[in-house]
Amino acid sequence: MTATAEPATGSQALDEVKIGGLGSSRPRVEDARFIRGRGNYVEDVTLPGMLHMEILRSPLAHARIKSIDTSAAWAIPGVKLVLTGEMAAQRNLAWMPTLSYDTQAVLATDKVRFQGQEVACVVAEDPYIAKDACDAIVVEYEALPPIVNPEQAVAPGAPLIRDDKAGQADNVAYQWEVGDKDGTDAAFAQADVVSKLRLHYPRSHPSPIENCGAVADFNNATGKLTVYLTSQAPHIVRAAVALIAELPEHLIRIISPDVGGGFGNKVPVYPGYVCAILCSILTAKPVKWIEDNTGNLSSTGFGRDMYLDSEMALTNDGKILAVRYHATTDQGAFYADAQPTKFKIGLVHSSFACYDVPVGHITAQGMYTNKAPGGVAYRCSFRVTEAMFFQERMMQAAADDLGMDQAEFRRRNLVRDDQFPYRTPFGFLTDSGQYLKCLQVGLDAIGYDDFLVEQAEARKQGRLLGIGISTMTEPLGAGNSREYDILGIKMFDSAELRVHPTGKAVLKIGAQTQGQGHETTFAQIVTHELGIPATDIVVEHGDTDHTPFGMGTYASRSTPVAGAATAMVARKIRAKARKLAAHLLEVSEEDVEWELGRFFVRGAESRGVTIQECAMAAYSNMPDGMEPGLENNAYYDPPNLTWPFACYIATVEVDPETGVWDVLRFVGVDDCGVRINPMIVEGQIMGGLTEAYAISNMQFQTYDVDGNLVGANYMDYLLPTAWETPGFELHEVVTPSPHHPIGAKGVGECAAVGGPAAYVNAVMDALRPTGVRNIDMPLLPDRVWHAAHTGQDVS
Ligand code: MCN
Ligand code: CUM
Repeated sequence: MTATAEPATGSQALDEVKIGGLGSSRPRVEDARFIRGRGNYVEDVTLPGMLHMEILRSPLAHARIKSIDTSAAWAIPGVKLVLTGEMAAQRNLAWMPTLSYDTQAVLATDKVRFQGQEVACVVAEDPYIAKDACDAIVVEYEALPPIVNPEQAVAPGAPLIRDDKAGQADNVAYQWEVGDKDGTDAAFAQADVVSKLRLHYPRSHPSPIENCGAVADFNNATGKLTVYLTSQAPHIVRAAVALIAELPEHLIRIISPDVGGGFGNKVPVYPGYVCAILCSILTAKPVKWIEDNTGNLSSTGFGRDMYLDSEMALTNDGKILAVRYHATTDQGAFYADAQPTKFKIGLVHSSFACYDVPVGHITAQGMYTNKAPGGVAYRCSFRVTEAMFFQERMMQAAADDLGMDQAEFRRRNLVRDDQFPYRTPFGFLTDSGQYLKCLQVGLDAIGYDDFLVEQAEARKQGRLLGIGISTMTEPLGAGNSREYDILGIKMFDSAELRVHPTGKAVLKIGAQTQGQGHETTFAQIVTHELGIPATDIVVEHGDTDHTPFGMGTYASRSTPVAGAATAMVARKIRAKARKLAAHLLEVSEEDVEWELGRFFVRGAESRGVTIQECAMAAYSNMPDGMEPGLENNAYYDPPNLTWPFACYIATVEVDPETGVWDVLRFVGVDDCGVRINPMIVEGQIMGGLTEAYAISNMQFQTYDVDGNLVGANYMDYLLPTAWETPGFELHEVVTPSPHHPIGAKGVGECAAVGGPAAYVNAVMDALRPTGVRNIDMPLLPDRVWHAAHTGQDVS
């Protein structure tokens, strides 16, 4: 099967955009139910006899549990079950495996290891009784010294956090390295200039509107477990539940109904899910658990929390000779990143993929601390977010150290169009892009040269104007199964397509939408391949009993992988329809030509049959020997990741009196290959740029010296509103992916990945006259003010 789309050839071909194919900004079909309040979220699921679960969380960051007294909770009328770690342990469920081959406590038995950790849970007739009963549980703790950052974790005499793990003698969760150390050292020895930078990418939280939740329904008559779950990857959860709970897979059904935002938060398997399942098994009743905001902010998968020590070797004329860096991650109490097994720090080594860097070396170390686990979330592309932020901050620092214009420095180092396929310093193979063009579109749009003049004038008047550039290519769409797996399951994806007799169709996919609009865009792929109007196609997902096995939606992999599977299954359908067309037209298959929506006889264009007529024939008039029906499936294992590119440019003005900075303009140029739905793509980009703005400007999730989470509510952890969010001017460049069936590349995370560096670089550029090299995010007014007034970096 070829990987390129067949162009429409005949003169009666349908207008693809009009029928909702590629390039159509058709309105999102899911919005009809969301806007009318007809969505169906886990919270909306109500089953007969359903009970409610609440979780008791630890108030302390690090403490030994001396005793738990649940008697007062049991005594409250309406309480059906009080579950402790000890009881879970009797069923071998006090601990569970994480997606990074560590273990995580479901309910604490020995110690609590972060504030907010799950200690016990109560099941009651209503959620208020359950909550009151949680308060009635008496836990006696013996406080232990908390560790709240990686430095403390390695300090001599640091308490051992994971004393539960045999052979674990320190607080190191993992160590990893990649690249060529000797070659890199040799390149540094040749350098004219060595540029250095130390940075922290703070802990950030995905903050979906809907928190996590589950309705677990174990039917003790049939033995079937049905779980309604806020999950981005229901099939992985089914596999995990089968392994953790030792239940047979065909008796597990995971349903992710409408999911109110994921942003990576809903990839892991959380203790609350496991508790709800166990409680349903123990009570033989459906059990609902809906997490509250504080529970979500304090315990579920965070993003980032990574430190970087970097060096770049340069020639005087601005050529990068080598990069090396050490990354330290703060993993929290359990190493629970959801990421490909082989890569201990995700795809951090995709940094510098867009630059022609001959050699590099990365070392990484993850540390256990008394903080919540997580590590991979919030539009992170498996930690590509940190990689690109560090890369682009280093690029700006290096340009400054060289006294070279930032745009020119990038131009001298960006991979040129004739260098593809290009092997990056850390082993990835990038396959396509027009990086220089993309940068130029951005510079022209913002009026780069004019801004530099304006900036120089403003400086004379004591005004601080700055311009920040961020250019990056990122790997989206894990995986290819040679290199990417989660818990050993290879990262492919799937689609099933059934065309009904009248030519209407249902597409079932293993991916799971959380707001990205798959029900809209995946139909468009089928429309492109078959000419069936998008309004005649329904897309189903999120129910493991009724969709083919897929690895779920994260790392912007849906379009690259499940989208490719969708194109491929549609092509299988078209191949069968062609046979049906030949039969109907009474010619041999070789004489049948395709144009969008219709087959016709070569040389006699007016003699043709529509795809709908072929569909009817599949059920009513098939040739002798042909199996009836028009349906098929496809499993797609991509040959490579897709490599979108972006150039983001921000201009800002910093108020030296207050440290407040305003975004003057923001230009985004994205190349995500062929755009299926331009409106949805722009929505994804604007969402990502908004998140990037929030991270760089206002979001702060940190811990005090005792390990108390500062920012466990939405008064402290700020979500940007339309009021403070800057306007975005978006542009595009289109370099189709050479291997994706429709030439599309992922885009869901690009702007959140590449955006932060544009804002921070702009503020740092504004402060350049003061000599400040770095302020760690978020660039809160007090930090900026302090830097501007002292000329010193703020970390
Ligand atoms: N698309 C397109 N043309 C392209 C590429 C994508 O029309 N060339 C469309 C897709 O068909 C899809 C959307 O854009 O409707 C995003 O596609 P893709 O880049 O494949 O990313 P995923 O669908 O796999 O979404 C995952 C990505 C991730 S990892 C996070 S985190 C994130 C993000 O999407 N979470 C989101 N965007 C989000 N948007 C919303 N509203 N809610 C979330 O939770
Ligand atoms: Cu890392 S956040 Mo998204 O990949 O679900």
